Amino acid sequence: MTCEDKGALKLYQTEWCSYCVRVRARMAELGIDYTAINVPNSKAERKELLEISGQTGVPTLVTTDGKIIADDDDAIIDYLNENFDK
Ligand SMILES: N[C@@H](CCC(=O)N[C@@H](CS)C(=O)NCC(=O)O)C(=O)O
Repeated sequence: MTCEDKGALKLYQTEWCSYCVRVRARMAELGIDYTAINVPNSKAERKELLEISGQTGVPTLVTTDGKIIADDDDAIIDYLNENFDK
């Protein structure tokens, strides 16, 4: 966890998705601890992601206060910068 523990972030992602790579790189730069959930390659099998966010795109972030930022690397990185870049 970071010095200011804001709780656990959850990132729904794949290892191969370049948008996810970008989000993970920013997480690493900021030293953020998070849980990565690797979704299935097949969109039809991304049931958990569909249930929590109503869509199947990655990267999707569940924030510390339960907000969902779905399928948008720029929006996720903006959130990280605003909340973790001290
Ligand atoms: N606009 C999205 C694009 C992300 C994207 O295209 N993700 C792909 C995997 S690389 C995906 O999950 N597409 C939707 C889907 O498979 O349902 C972003 O900015 O992050």
